[in-house]
Amino acid sequence: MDELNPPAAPDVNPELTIDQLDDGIQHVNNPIVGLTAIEKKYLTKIVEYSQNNNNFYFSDGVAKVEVRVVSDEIIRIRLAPHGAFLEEFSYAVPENTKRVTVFSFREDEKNYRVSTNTVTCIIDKETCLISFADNQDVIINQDQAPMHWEENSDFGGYYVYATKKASAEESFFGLGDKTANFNLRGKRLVNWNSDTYSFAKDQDPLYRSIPFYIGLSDETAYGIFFDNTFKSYFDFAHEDNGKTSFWADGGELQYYYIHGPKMMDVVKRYHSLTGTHPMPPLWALGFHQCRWSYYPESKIKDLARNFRERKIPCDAIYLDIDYMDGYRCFTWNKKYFPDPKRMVKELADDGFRTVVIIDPGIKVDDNYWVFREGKEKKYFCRRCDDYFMEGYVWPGRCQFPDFTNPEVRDWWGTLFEGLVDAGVAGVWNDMNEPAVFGSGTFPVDVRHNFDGHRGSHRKAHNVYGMQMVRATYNGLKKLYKNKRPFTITRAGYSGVQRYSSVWTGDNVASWEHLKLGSVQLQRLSVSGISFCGTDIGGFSGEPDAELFTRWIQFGVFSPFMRAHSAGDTREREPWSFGEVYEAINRKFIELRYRLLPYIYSAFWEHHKYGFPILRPVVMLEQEDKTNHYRENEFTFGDKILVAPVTEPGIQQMVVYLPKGKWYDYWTHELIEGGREITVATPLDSLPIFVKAGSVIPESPLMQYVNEFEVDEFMFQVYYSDYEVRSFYYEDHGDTFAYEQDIYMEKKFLVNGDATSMTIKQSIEGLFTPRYETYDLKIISLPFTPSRVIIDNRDYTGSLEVDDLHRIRIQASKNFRNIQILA
Ligand code: MIG
Repeated sequence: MDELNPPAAPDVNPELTIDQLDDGIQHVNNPIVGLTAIEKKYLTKIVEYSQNNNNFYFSDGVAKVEVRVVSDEIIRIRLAPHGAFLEEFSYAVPENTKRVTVFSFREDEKNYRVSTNTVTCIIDKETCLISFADNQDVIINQDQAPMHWEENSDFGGYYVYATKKASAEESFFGLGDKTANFNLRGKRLVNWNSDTYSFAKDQDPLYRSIPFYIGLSDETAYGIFFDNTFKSYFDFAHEDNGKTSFWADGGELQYYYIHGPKMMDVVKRYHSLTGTHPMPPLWALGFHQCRWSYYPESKIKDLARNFRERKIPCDAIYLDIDYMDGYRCFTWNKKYFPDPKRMVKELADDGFRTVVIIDPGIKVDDNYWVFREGKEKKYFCRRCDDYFMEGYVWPGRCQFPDFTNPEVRDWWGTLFEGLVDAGVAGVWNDMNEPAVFGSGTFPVDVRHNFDGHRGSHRKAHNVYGMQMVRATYNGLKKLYKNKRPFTITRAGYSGVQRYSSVWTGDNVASWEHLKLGSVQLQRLSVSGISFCGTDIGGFSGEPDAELFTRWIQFGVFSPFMRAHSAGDTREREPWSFGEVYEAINRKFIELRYRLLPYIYSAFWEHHKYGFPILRPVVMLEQEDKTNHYRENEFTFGDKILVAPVTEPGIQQMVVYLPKGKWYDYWTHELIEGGREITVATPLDSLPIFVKAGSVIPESPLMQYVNEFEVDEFMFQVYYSDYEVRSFYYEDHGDTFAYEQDIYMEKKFLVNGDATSMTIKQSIEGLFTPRYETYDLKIISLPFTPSRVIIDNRDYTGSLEVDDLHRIRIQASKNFRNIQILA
């Protein structure tokens, strides 16, 4: 080891040398002699290499680099400072997603080259600098310095570092829910899950750790996923305009290079590594009403009655911490809720699902069965010297299950039996950063099982919340038999999307936070977490009527739509601000319900094909540099573009529409895209645009999901003079039958010219919906229709055009081809 072979240090005390010390042991009072300070070490010249299947190893004599071909477009790099790699294990990347492809190895004078059909990893023999090139040999990403490390004398292991070149034009995106501008260039950010009540713009770190980013320069995008659960850091040309680096306090320098060149491809491939959200129960996409806390039962009943009487659709009501007995998880406060099962049933009869909060802290109380069981089974976390990890949270003094132990996760899953028996439909996991009053979180010496790969809290901190909600999700899944669980979590790590939806935590009732929320959700969406939402209205503080309404409008286009507020604020429901606002809030919540089949289809495209649900404009047109800085407009799914209004009192705003033709959702006016337009923004409206040629499925208005059986299904069909594909998905809405292929995918193809329009449908799948016919609203034909032919037969219904430029056509749900002729 180099440390024992130091170069002569000039300031060494001449009277003492290392040889004069007993056995080379340094005593406390002795000056440090002849030992160089711990310093960063860099990979050097490669002296040997070897191959084992799809893994290639390069050694500089001491340190080793592993290059692994994961797929045609993904290559993983690992560094072992002392030549020994850690055991393969990742909470983010489940084993079964690893697949290998055709690859080759080549050596020339200067480099080693590991290539797939799409990407080449080039390792410079002399310097061990690593770069990635496409199959035209264009370098996409390259090391600025060789990978390096520094020994950690306090804890063992190494601080590990990678430094990449950042080109002058390069932009950076991703990293989860950071509150920085959407483009992260110029920022340095940290991942360490933190309870950050009333967080501010640019505050960092926040609740989640998603060490994945997308780089975009010269119109080419690539991704880097630094799969390391320790506290990690990313510097995007902040310290040095020409460098981007990432490092961590421990663990392996292990990262995946994910090839593009489209941002969309990078995100899809990131999903192929870390997974997507399972299909949620359809009701979970409806409107949710939450508050800290609604109690007692009579309050909940009032709330429910108000929704139904005022005809404001709602699917879920939440019980925050006060439903419990002294904040003991899995218990009920019987004074407030004397008969939970009856109450939950009555709510369900009225179309409301009940979601309850569950925190990780278990009250230290020998008369409390959960604590007793956890104690007996030794399931609670311990400090390094074997004392229990204790800290204060809502219930008082608590201990905390070690969710990184698979046995503890199984046990935790069974604890939900009573809640499931009471009819609870979803669980909300809070405080799982983990949060502890006073100290903030656990001390780093707490020990964790880490699925058999033991470690301290330094290693487990960022995955604690994810493993908690994993245990919750899997427990519920078992207990619900074939029904889909609904879960929501505050903390998370890459891959948490396989188990839960996410909300952005304790935001503030301010216009700035509404805007931040839009950026955060777009960012979560490109970082693997599509099922996300903000506390509508802002958690802390008081929104005025206008802010609340604008937030509801943004909420319609948040994949997860929930209003929530802190305990010290005024009660806040869609009707709290007077009739004028109530009417607008109703109109927009109704819009959410009309769009549910579209939203559900977008969810399927996420789940099955790895598309993000919210798509920032840069993802649609990455070649245009201006778009790298746009953060207001995004599409929800493939067809609908939205620009949330995030400023008070404005009468109009500028909205950018990507190239192509668009329709104003409200007026059906046809607009040429590829430019900015000015849109009027009265409070009862929101800039919403639909791509020309889209077929948008629409639900009849319901007060809750499946309120009644649909006997005719509606679609809005927008004329286009070029070919456009659309997609519609349906299934049972609440079972796992889709995993057995019981679902239906419908594909539409729309095209038109000056005198005709055609709509083609193809259907695949095993699910059969009950309705028989479609009600198609054809929007904005550029000609007066005189004849409609459906599957070779003349249509006999009326072809009258209404004041929104529409005609209506009734067709069989199995139609193949509709022609509309002038
Ligand atoms: O210490 O359960 O972010 O949504 O209402 C606060 C009470 C604990 C923080 C959550 C918030 C929730 C609140 N919780």
